[in-house]
Amino acid sequence: MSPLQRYLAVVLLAPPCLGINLTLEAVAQSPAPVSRPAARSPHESADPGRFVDVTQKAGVHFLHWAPHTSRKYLIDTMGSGVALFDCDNDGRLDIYAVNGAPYTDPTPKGFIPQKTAPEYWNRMYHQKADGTFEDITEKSGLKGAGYDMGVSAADYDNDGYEDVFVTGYGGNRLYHNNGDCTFTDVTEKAGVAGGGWSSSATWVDLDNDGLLDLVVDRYVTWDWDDPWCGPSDNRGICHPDNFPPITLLVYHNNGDGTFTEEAAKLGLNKPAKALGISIADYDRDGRIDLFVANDSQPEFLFHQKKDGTFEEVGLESGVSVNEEGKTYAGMGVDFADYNNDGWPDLVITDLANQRYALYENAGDGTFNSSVLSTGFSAMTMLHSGWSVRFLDYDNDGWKDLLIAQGHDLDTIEKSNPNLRYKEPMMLVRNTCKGFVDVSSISGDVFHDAWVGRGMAIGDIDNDGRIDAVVSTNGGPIHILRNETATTNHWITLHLTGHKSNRDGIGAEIKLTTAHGSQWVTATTSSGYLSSSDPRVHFGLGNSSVADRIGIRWPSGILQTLTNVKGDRQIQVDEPAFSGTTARNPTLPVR
Ligand SMILES: [Ca+2]
Ligand SMILES: [Ca+2]
Ligand SMILES: [Ca+2]
Ligand SMILES: [Ca+2]
Repeated sequence: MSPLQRYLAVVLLAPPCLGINLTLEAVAQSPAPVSRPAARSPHESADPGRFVDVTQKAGVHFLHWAPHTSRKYLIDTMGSGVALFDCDNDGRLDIYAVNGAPYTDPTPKGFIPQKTAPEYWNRMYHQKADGTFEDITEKSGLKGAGYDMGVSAADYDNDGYEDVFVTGYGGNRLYHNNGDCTFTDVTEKAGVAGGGWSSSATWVDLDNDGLLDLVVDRYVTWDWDDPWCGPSDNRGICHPDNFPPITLLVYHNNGDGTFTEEAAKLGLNKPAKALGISIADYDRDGRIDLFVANDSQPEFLFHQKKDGTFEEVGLESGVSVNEEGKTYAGMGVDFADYNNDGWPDLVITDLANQRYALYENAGDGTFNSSVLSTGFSAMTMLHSGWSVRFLDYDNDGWKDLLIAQGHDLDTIEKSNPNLRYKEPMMLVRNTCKGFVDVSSISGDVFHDAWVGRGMAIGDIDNDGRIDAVVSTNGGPIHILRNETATTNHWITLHLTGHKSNRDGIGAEIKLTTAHGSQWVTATTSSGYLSSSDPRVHFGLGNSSVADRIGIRWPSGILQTLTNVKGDRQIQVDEPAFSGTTARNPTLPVR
């Protein structure tokens, strides 16, 4: 059978799925979910995905700077992230690509790389009305400073414009959006420069005071002193075991443009080798929780307690190590409900021969590995993954997976001839019974091998199908337009918080159609080093209307919209009080 025939056989023979409904009230107040089976129609779409690389056509010519030194510095291979956000509120997503900076071979201890020439600048690309992009880096003030790695965009001061936090080796930067895609470096006043080697970061309102706080992963304690790793004739990048761990940086937003570092106060100062971070209220107690993907040490699940401090519960929750009790090279992570039961699940990427981790949330504070039951084990065993996001690329109401891939060792093919340094992306379809790798039948981009690292997702052309931008180590960024052929319906929510943070980050949204319910946590966290479209997207399958959309805002306010017409973006403002809105108060965005 051809891959397409095999795929169709799996899809067409699969029995209809059942959905299980957790009520909005249960989402809001937590206790045991109310289970109520709802008929789920068979797959509305049996078509594979189709993603097209439109980078050149879009006029984007970015090249990431990363050296391949003879010293095989760890930083050589870690890449930089990418962000999708709308810097001028014109309704079109813009792209920010993070870049490295030069260093010598060898580099002396204590050296902090600087961007000494335009080829090292981070780049801001503004999307024009015709869908092409213009490079506005100089005007934007976002060219960056040092060897930059991660990016997280959000409106931290609730003025209606998305701001940008950039992480890197030797210090981080906060850029305040002046409202027109120009930015002011406010790092010093804000007090968020940090230090050491920062990787992924995320904006999240930890204490629900309406102000986004900032959680910053740091990777390892490292200073250009890598030992010789690998055989004498094939020096390779060192395993992170060679470097000590380091704590996260956690900045509380004081509301006056300044921040206070509180990792220790909040119980978030457990030594980590952190590369990925994702947010969800996994136990539905109304307080947001954090998952930190660690490289080759136990993974961290930080549960927020009633007093606002955190306890690390990875081990007792069943997510700190794999099924064999071993650690793995956790890199990217996403925390979202893939089986539509109302409880956020987990995916974590790692290196080849480890297989990616996938966990189903059992609803009692614990997780069960689902790598075997879903087919995930065989599918991912030979791949090395970085950024990862659950996204419903075919709008059938089930969240699929898109993964940026490539090994960390540029020497891997010498030692392991069956593995590859450069790898194509992976697209995995959620059939509701399990996952199927549809990469090979979903377009040429899934045959092009890259050193994939960062990835952000979002609807770049506002056609209701989620697109992606992928960054590569030492290579270009790739804009992947989703052209999946489907008649499925969709809806996109543009949340605006008023009591809550303006982006609505941390809001839990439950959407119900005749076929069942789905849940999404609003977030810009994106896998590895990256920042995604803050808008909330749902596939509606063959339903043209969402019967009910329930939103639990971070403030605790509950909002219910009924009979919401799909195939459009709608603006949703946080109301002053909880309640059902009988008439849909929302307006089409455009
Ligand atoms: Ca824009
Ligand atoms: Ca806060
Ligand atoms: Ca919680
Ligand atoms: Ca899907």
